[in-house]
Amino acid sequence: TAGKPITCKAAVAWEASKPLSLETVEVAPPKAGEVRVKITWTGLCHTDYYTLSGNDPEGAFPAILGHEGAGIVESVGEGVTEFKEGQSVILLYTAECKQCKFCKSGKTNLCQSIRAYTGRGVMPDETKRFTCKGKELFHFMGTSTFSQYTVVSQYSLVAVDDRAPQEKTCLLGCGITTGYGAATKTAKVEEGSTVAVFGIGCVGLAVLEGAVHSKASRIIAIDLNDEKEAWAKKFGATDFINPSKLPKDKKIVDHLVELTDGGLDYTFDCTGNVKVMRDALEACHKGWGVSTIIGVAAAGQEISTRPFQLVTGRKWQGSAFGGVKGKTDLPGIIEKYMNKQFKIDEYITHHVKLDDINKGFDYMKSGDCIRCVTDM
Ligand code: NAD
Ligand code: AHE
Ligand code: ZN
Repeated sequence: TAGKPITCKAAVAWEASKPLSLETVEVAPPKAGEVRVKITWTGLCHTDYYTLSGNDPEGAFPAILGHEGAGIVESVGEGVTEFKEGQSVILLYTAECKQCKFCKSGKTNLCQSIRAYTGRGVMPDETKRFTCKGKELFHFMGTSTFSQYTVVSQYSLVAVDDRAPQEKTCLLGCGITTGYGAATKTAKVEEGSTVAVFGIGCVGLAVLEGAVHSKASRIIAIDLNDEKEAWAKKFGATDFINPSKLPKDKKIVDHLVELTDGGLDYTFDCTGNVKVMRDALEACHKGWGVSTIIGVAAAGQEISTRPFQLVTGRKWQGSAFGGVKGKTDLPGIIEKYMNKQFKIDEYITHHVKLDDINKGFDYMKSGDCIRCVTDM
């Protein structure tokens, strides 16, 4: 098949806020510096739903969404030496080229070599590789994993141990890595510190896991859904609070500050709600508390707080893909998983076949789904 278009099945987002449509698509061969991948498994992340809902300023339609995928290299384009046919790979929505100013800075994982293109849903030569019913489809986050075959830049994937099960490791393409990295790499939670995590989905649970690995002494999980208490405790939270169950005159921030003798050392927003982001910042300890925003808020939403909160020593920061560099760091995380020192299986609550991918989004909204993995 190398060098020729491949015809396969994909879930196409024709327009915002409509269910995905199962279609036969044509996937062009990879051009120079590109790799064509047979996607075997993909997770569904809240961010796919967010873009599909039409709230993402970068959302371009029609498109093939999906960014939490694993697969096998089918063929490589001219000049690609890092990959060869048959390799097991994880796709990287946060690319790593190792050459750009950002990659070389040692200060960030936000490679910018192809970011402008992935944000516009095109390949680095400004063209697209997907066609359906005579129309070209946009790519998404440089990955487009909701297709049985996809084409990505060589910077947007990492080769991993082929003994690692792809139906599990696909989740390292986003949610788990993001939460774990936010705690361990972005915030660098220290032994003995106090942590609060707002929003106990896949990302929030992975923050809990990161806090446990960092030996935090108290880990408070916060969610509006009581069902998340058992999940949070299973992942190492010492406390669970449902803010809607507090007495009317008790605000979550005041409650947390009282519980922790002045506030938390580290807090994390994993909800995408800008009011929660404010609470997370204001629940930080005066003088040193650090709040990390992970959640993605819709276009037009803005965060606010009194500058005095920052003047008095609280810090506000954000984290994308947990500060993790895909090529450099993911093989090590897979090794930990293979050595049973890192959870992945525990996050998987649902499975669907590609044909039923819309059911996966229903599960996501149902409240009892942590991750739904799609068999491609
Ligand atoms: P999810 O929907 O599975 O989990 C969100 C959780 O937040 C749910 O349990 C929900 O009950 C809870 N919640 C909602 N509103 C709340 C509130 N007001 N107070 C307390 N809890 C509340 O989502 P997920 O897949 O875990 O993703 C979480 C967020 O992180 C999303 O916004 C997603 O887009 C974003 N995300 C960001 C990155 C990144 O790199 N920055 C990566 C992955 C996901
Ligand atoms: N297009 C969105 C961007 C939203 C966003 O912040 N995305 C996260 C990843 S979410 C994965 O589930 C991210 O990595 N951001 C850094 C980047 O370079 O996009 C919007 O709202 O504009
Ligand atoms: Zn995601």
